[in-house]
Amino acid sequence: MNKLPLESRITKYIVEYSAREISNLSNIDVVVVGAGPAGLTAAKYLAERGLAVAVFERRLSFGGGIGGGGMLFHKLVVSRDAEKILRDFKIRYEPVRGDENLLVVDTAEFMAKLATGAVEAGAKVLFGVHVDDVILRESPTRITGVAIQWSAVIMSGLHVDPLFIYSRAVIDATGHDAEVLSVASRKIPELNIVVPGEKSAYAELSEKLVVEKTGRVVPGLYVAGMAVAALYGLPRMGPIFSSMLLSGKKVADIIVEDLSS
Ligand code: 48F
Repeated sequence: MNKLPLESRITKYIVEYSAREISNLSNIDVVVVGAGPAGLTAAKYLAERGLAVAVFERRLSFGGGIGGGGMLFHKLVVSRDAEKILRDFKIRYEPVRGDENLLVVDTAEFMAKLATGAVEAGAKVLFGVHVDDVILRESPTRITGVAIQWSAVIMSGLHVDPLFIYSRAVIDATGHDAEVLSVASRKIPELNIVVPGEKSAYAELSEKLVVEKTGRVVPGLYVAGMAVAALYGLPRMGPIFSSMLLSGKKVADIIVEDLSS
């Protein structure tokens, strides 16, 4: 029987278990920045291939833009091109009668099952962690990880030095602002990364181009989801989520191949 008071044991176990895991994460295969649909999809397919994957999410919840549905209505649209991914995550969907290429999903189920899929595959998701920089190596120039800080510290405006996570690949899955690429663009001009931001809506074109342009930006740094639109100045597509899933799967496949060669 442990004689320490319960309050003391609560603190001790939380700090001990968290510290052990964070210490194991300090050098891993893939960092995914953002637990939205693209990041969670990538995390599942990467972890399933046996890679060590950490997802850093600055909020205290999964899902990114999923929860807001379309203008807060609790349904989203996915095209049949991503049906296999919905099945892999066991997400139920309804085909639209008379518009057979489109499927409708429930936001809560979509969010919950993407998260479950990533976590059960073995990805480690940490909430309240903001990625605010990358790690740079030269000769050859490459990105080899990220700097992380508690979101609460960022919000407080205090200057506190970050900790570092060294990794073989980093995915910017931060959505519309492409935050990791924007930092790299500002701080490492020699990478020639320019982030013009996304354009106005053209759903069909954007769905196609986001998937096409998903991939490696510079050695070690990859892009998926709406960050692709921000990076390449593509139009937005609104609440149709097929390209987020297909982009997450595509970036995972590319990284698996890159890391095995
Ligand atoms: O915004 P988000 O859902 O990006 P996504 O996966 O999907 C976009 C769609 O939701 C939707 C759309 C598609 O039709 O237009 O908007 O590309 O998820 C991005 C996640 O990244 C987190 C943010 O809180 C969100 O959950 N995030 C953003 N910047 C950082 C971050 C950062 N610097 N550090 C950690 N997390």
